[in-house]
Amino acid sequence: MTSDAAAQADIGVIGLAVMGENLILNMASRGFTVAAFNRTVSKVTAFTGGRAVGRTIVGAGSLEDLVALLKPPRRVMLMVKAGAAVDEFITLLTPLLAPGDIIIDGGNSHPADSTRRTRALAEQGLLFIGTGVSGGEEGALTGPSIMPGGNVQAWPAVQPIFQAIAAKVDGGAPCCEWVGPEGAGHFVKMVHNGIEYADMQMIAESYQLLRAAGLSAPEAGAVFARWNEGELHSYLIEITADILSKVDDVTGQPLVDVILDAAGQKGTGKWTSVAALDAGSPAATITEAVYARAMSALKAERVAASAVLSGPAFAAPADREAFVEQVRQALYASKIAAYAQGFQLLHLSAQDAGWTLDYGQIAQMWRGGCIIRAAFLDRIKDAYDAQPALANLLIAPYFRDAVHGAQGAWRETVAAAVRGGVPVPAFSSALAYFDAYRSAALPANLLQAQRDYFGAHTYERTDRPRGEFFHTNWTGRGGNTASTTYTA
Ligand code: 2AM
Repeated sequence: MTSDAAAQADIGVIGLAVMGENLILNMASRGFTVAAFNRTVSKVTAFTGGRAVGRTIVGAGSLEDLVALLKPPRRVMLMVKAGAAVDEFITLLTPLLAPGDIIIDGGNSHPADSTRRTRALAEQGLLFIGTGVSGGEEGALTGPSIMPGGNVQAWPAVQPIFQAIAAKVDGGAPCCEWVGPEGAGHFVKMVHNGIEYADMQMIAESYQLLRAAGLSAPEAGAVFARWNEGELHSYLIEITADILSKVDDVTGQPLVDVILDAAGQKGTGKWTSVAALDAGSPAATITEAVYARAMSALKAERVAASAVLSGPAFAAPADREAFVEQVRQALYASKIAAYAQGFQLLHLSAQDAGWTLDYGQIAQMWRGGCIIRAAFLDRIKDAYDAQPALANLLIAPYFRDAVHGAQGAWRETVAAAVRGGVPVPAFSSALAYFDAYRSAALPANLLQAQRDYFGAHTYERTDRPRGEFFHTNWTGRGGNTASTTYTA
């Protein structure tokens, strides 16, 4: 540790929790020299004297030391707890940096915070990047998916480092591209997590149906392993197969049967759902996945209610193999609808924010390194590459045909679940999304009539151009004045 060392480091990283350390080791393994700092400075010496030994990693004893170690333009990456810690470090760093220097936040920050930070730092001549980093501890070390957004002027100086450390797919394409301005990088990461919630819930519903049909945990695991060979091939299906074959050391039972059914959450699924509500984007399956975790967490209430409330028993299917195949197709079709919702949310929110996003590139960034990585994302990339202005994945020819092929099994699966009293909120909301999206006419005419009836909110007519609003005096008592209290 020295304060007068020549500026030699390519990048400084602040935050030596596991993600930060692993990212630094990844950078060093790609030939970069990394300066490391942490609020609790003892962690710096522990790191430089431990995992960092023999690598191009230099410890810094203070923020001043860290900045002095960096080649211009200085690149400082924060890998600290999202929220106040990021703002605190930005406040401490800005007086030490020069115009054109770059602050990168690689934590799980809310996109609105990244938008605010990009703007505030630009006013001081500093360039800010808010970047999603996905793949957990293992991904950070060996190749994460990296989703950077913010001040595009910073990108040329950061691109070589980020693309070198990112996961690679298809013979070398990095799972890292410039996403867009302001909070766009963290927004894309947030939606990734929302889709991850949906993916996991849909797998959990498949699992519950398989168990309801009489399969043991290892038998269900074998089914997932088989599914992983086909169009569902993905990290989450692969680990599900692994999980279901694991035996508990203590009881000798399948471990999954001993794990309490109360799910935790850190909030990024909720953020995605709130963003969807804000944008008027019908991401129902993602939101149902958040609710499913909330319902699961009410374990004691559910146990009590189970003694009070009854429902039908799930009837064992006559042909188990046929049922398993039906569930597979329901999972595949639901997955397509959930991804369609995620991309639709990106699209509508980008429109609101004035961002232009490349959806094919986003699919490629998610193709490797991250939790939702899946072969399927190649098809999404193909769909957007063929039609960059595609309104919805469901109408891309490949996915249209896939959903058409699977929808019979999808409906049978949801119907069997409803008849048998198995809750399938993700499957059924995905199917409702498909059925609503393919409907030229929905019963919102009645909603409009109701709104006009009780609140004079007015309605448009099918036989008149859009944008002309009408009010009816429904009862003869309400008068002919349209509401001015609310917008129609
Ligand atoms: P620490 O080791 O000093 O606790 C993950 O928690 C990382 O974020 C750690 O490097 C941790 O530093 C850092 N961190 C968490 N809260 C912080 C705060 N309020 N200020 C600075 N660093 C913080």
